[in-house]
Amino acid sequence: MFASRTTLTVACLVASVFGATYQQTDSHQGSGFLKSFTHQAIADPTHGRVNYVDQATALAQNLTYYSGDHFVIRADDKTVLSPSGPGRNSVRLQSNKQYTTHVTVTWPALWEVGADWPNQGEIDVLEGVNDQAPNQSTLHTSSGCTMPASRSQTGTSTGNNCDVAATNNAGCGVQAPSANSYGPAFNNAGGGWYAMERTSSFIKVWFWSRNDGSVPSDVKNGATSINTDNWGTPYAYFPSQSCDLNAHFGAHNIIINLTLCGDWAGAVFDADGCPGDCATYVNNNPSAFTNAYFDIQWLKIYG
Ligand SMILES: *[C@@H]1O[C@H](CO)[C@@H](O)[C@H](O)[C@H]1NC(C)=O
Ligand SMILES: *[C@@H]1O[C@H](CO)[C@@H](O)[C@H](O)[C@H]1NC(C)=O
Ligand SMILES: CC(=O)N[C@H]1CO[C@H](CO)[C@@H](O)[C@@H]1O
Repeated sequence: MFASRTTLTVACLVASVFGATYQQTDSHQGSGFLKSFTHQAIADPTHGRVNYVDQATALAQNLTYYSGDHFVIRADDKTVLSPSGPGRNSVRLQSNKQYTTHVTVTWPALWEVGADWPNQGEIDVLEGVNDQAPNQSTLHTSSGCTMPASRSQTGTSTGNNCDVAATNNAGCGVQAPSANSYGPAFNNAGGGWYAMERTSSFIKVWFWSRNDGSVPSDVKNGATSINTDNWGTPYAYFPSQSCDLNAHFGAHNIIINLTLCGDWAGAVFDADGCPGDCATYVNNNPSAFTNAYFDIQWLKIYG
């Protein structure tokens, strides 16, 4: 099902090319997101049963809400939809700034993409649909980017060719090893931190559950200075060995969105035990989305 309460602390970090120590360059919290991100009232690129609304509409309908260290985005949970009308009102945010080499600590559905897809690449820090695995981090690129079969990571690779054309858009994914990294288990554990470090020679992704004793203090505290060398083995490791990361990844915007059905979630809807067809379910069951929201405590960028 879609219900996925995601209440967690979030950090997003951007890094320099030199070494593993980074300084905080941006810190977003509460109302600050309204200035640093744009609400994109665009058609969903993955054909979900959603209608992305602009900022004024999102605020008026309480789909975007902020208070202190809460920044919440959600889908409409009140309206029964006409099958012939637009999809369920929802929110898609794009960062106004772009980032190249950097580190990100994040939550489900934060991803990064360049203007010229797939030539500037796409990094999905976390993907997951209908509360089910695959809970994974994935690179999507143009041709000529592959990953070594054996590499230093705690997660499980789902494929080593990152080329979207060769993999029917699947890219090269790595599944998180922990059971509480997505969906109800993630929420029941109080969320957690996802960290992504992008340099010229590798992309790494880490996950720590909220109460994980090993969460680094600089991540937990949103420190002004962080050192990724102390973060241990990542669950996903994408080295530049057979993928020129500088050539395959351009400047990326950070995107946070909540879509329903569409190319991936819709296709696996039945298999995940959801009733009927996805669009009809979305049309008729607004209350199913009451707990489908992101509550972001903060987002920090380091460079
Ligand atoms: C708006 O949404 C927030 C966060 O979900 C909630 O706490 C608040 O009660 C809502 N306000 C109204 C007027 O519904
Ligand atoms: C966000 O949008 C992208 C496509 O624009 C889609 O692939 C992804 O599933 C969406 N994420 C969520 C959580 O809705
Ligand atoms: C919540 C969830 O789906 N967790 C899964 C993430 O992926 C790993 C590896 O496939 C599974 O073992 C978890 O159950």
